[in-house]
Amino acid sequence: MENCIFCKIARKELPSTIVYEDDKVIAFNDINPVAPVHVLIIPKIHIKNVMELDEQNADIMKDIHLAAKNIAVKLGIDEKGFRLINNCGEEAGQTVFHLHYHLIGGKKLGQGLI
Ligand code: DGP
Repeated sequence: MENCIFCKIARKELPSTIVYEDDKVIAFNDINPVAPVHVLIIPKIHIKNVMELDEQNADIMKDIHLAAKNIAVKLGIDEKGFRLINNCGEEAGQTVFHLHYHLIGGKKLGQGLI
């Protein structure tokens, strides 16, 4: 997508601090971190959000989760734990409409879900 910020980051047209990359997924530090570790994991192809997943593109979920595991080990938060969060749609707080998972950790996180 031409004007999508995360597509531009994936194409390296916008700067970001990349912490992981493979042929299908790229992960970079969130510009507004809420914890010592706050990484965004995205597919390189443009998928708007979970509601745009289907039988053809849903294999990316496996790649995203394996990337999350890899990044957690790399950043040393695999043993203490971390949270993987997806906001789907405006009411959930999605502000960038390119599928992404927040990988958050590096401190004791709150217990609440909302
Ligand atoms: P969400 O609210 O779930 O759509 O999260 C979007 C996140 O994206 C938010 O935490 C801030 C982050 N973000 C927005 N623009 C940029 C950017 O240009 N670079 C980086 N690294 N992060 C961004």
